Amino acid sequence: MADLKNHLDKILHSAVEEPDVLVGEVVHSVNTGLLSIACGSFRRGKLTCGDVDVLVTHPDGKSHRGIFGKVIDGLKQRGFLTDDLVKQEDNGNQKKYMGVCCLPGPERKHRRLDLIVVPYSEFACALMYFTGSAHFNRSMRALAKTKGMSLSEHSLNKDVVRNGKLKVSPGYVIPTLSEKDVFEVLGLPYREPHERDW
Ligand code: DCT
Ligand code: MG
Repeated sequence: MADLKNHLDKILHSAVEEPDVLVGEVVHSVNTGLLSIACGSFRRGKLTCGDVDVLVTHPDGKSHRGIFGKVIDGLKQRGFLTDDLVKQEDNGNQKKYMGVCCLPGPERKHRRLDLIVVPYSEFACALMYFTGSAHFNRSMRALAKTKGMSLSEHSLNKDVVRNGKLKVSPGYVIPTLSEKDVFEVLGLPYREPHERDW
């Protein structure tokens, strides 16, 4: 997928706002309490973005369930989605859609859209993962390892038992309500999204 993206021209930061707003409208038409957040390079404030990455969750911890198909259907009814690439409905507690979108109107380009729906208990780690950068995520995971922890898009765990590269025990999930919590537990000063490009 990265290859496909690299062959397309980049989207101006401001041009991600329109699809972001449209996704937000559809998400809120399903449930007004859902949060819809544009992540990836857009959230890091990059001037150009390779695609549109949107994270969806619900602060009540349960109303994210059963909305995945409704959001995709709503986006299709608006004519926004032009092609499905991958639909992972069984990726643990997170559901991921990868597709191609196009805003209505003349001379509009087709763009890659990734959308993930996550339970609120995984929100902080999912937001951090989906914001990236990929290099920043690798660095954070490597740091977690040096502290006997593990970091993924699902959770930050402690007391992880490893035998060389093999994870023998997943340890215990450390509850994290915000990205700041993740930084704090890892003993790092907080970095704003635009400072996460290393
Ligand atoms: N990600 C990651 N490791 C990867 C690919 C992605 O950790 N190998 C995370 C970090 C960014 C987020 O997923 C979204 O991925 P992309 O859209 O590929 O990255 P981006 O930073 O938004 O860059 P682009 O502008 O090319 O979309
Ligand atoms: Mg992206």
